[in-house]
Amino acid sequence: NKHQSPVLWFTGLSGSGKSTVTVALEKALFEQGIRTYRLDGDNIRHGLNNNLGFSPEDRTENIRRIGEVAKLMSDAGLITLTAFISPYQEDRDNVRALLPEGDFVEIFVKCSLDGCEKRDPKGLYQKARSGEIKGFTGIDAPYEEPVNPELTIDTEENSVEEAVSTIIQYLKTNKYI
Ligand code: GGZ
Repeated sequence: NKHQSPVLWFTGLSGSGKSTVTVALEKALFEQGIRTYRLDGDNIRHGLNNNLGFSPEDRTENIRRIGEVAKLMSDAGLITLTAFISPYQEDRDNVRALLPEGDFVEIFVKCSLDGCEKRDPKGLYQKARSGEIKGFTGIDAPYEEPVNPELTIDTEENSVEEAVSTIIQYLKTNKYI
């Protein structure tokens, strides 16, 4: 293999499908005997980063720490999947710069705001619209779409299975697996 274990960095709006796609991808990789670790809100925002909120500064610090943890995981030989909104291009670029060349794979999980809002699995968009939640990404906080992602997965146009096979194909073509 040409590369070390990469960090597969999924970015996108709340409800875009980051968790769904990363869970399914992790399962598919496991079935091929490939060892992975998935970082998401449940194991990071509830633990290591439980002192951080959703101000711009806290989001930046959230992503910085996740980048450092992902680097450790990847050093340990695991393909690392991260599923965070990570709304700022600069923060994502900083994580890229932390890792050896080629080991950061930025994957844009693309879904229109309208589409995410229609899904609204946790009712958070509704709360953001009513003003109950302030500074919600896409409503009254920014989301900067990736400028030059390695991959874009459109979850309004493709099934989860299609998304997974697109990513696995990418990993094979580029000799990550
Ligand atoms: C965005 C928020 C907010 C605000 C709580 N803005 O759909 P979810 O619930 O499970 O995913 C969202 C998650 C975002 O956390 P991240 O660590 O991924 O964000 S960032 O990368 O910007 O640091 C949502 C919930 O937390 N949530 N308040 N104001 N999402």
